[in-house]
Amino acid sequence: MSTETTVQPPAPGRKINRITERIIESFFELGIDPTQVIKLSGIGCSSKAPAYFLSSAHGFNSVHGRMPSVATGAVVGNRKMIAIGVSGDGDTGAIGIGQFVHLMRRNLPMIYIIEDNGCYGLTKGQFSPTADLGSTLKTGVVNDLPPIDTCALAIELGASFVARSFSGDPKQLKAILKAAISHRGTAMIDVISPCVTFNDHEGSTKSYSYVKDHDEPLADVSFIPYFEEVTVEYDPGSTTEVTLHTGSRIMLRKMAEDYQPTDKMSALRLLHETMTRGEYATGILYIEPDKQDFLDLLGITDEPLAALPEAKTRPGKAVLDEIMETFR
Ligand SMILES: Cc1ncc(C[n+]2csc(CCOP(=O)(O)OP(=O)(O)O)c2C)c(N)n1
Repeated sequence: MSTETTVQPPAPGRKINRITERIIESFFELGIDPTQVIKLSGIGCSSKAPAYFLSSAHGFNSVHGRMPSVATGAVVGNRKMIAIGVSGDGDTGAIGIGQFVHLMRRNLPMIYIIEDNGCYGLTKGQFSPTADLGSTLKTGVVNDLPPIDTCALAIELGASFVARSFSGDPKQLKAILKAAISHRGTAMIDVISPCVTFNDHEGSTKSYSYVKDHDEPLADVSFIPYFEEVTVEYDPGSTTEVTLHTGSRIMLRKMAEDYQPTDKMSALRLLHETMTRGEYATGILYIEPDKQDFLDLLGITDEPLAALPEAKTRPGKAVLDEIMETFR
């Protein structure tokens, strides 16, 4: 592998943004060739993020809220690629909500990150659909609509890996990202990432200080790649181990009682309870490692469709006649 196609670690001292830094570290530490990665986004400050990581990966900046359909086409066309999409809470929860729900119910293999700041940062900080009821804008305007919980929605709709994290918790975020990269299916990660310009004031429930004070980590998340032995000591009673499709493992050392990341109802109940208390449950909220993904459901060939010769993608007359016969 030449240096050009190897992920470069973040340059020391260079600050990009906390989520982007964790993405770069995760791909680098997993030794993934960036030319095998497709990075996608919609529109918003957040959606500019892919411009700052994995420069030799394939990239597509779609129109507002339409990234899921572009991702679907790209992944169906070449199933060997790893797709990572970065969206915003407005891009996902407002204009893009229709595309988001269908992406989640299809379980398309991709990592879908929401950089969730509770506002439309790029257009100067209006409330987005994830803004909490009663939270305020810098100007004092009060939000009188209830929020959409993108994690609860994703779990309900069928995403097979759903997590919430905080840009101020680099350790947890990196472990979740590595697990998401190793998962097969839709890995949806809502990362609360305060907008320092428009939504980091008193009265906001997406400010650094609010999230720090109301973060309820469910478990201490550790990711162990398939090629590494488990070296950490875990008390079996308090630890849940989940083996991913690739053979890598996630170790979750429990903090919250009654939390079972493979049980949909317990994840939904926990999200509902913590939201009612004005807290954020963070960590891997739900995981279903063996759920059939969209490509297998469609019966897509192992060989990428994009690499098949024309002779295989254009059925001849005999095949078409045979298909027509079945309609008679
Ligand atoms: C079709 C369309 N409608 C509206 C806009 C204006 N617009 C640009 S960004 C944006 C909101 C982005 O919010 P979010 O996804 O939360 O991203 P952030 O900027 O906060 O990171 C809007 C409404 C647009 N670019 N295109």
